[in-house]
Amino acid sequence: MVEQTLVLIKPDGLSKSLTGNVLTRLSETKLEIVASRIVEVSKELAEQHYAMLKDKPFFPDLIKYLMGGFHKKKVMALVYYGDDAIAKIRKICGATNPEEADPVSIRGAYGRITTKGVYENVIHASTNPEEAEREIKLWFAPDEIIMDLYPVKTVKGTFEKKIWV
Ligand code: IDP
Ligand code: MG
Repeated sequence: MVEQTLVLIKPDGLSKSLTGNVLTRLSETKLEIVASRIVEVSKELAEQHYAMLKDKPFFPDLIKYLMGGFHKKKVMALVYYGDDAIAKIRKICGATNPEEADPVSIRGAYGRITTKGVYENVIHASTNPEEAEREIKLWFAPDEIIMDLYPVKTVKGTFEKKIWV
């Protein structure tokens, strides 16, 4: 089935200059990148992204981690598109716990658990189509993706936005 999935290279991945390595690993899937951006993650975005984990004891540190509080304040967000995109990407990412992840997976090769117990696992990838839709819509506006992955509408109005001078 043709699917789309959200990938985030988390702040530890960017701080450790792993972007190229991670993208190379993901290119093994032969999926297509249809959107990408570098994002400075606000508290609101981090909390919305991980909303389903808000009752977990590790939630505050997880939010700090995604916002770059332990590293550089940036995340690379991408949308991958193609056959079985969700499962293919998840497989290369490896298990959530980097110490348990297959050593040749991205998380197994590059992740760690800090002495404080934070899982620095380098990458996020959506787990199912519903999660992918919610997450892609959270991280990308329709104009930032080269195809309309979900229904869109055009709104007219005066919006404030930055332009080059
Ligand atoms: P996933 O990233 O493999 O989908 P989720 O269960 O959705 O795993 O958890 C989201 C993120 O929360 C993980 O990638 C990891 O950064 C963090 N996390 C999950 N479980 C733990 C834990 O037990 N301790 C610390 N951090 C965790
Ligand atoms: Mg998850």
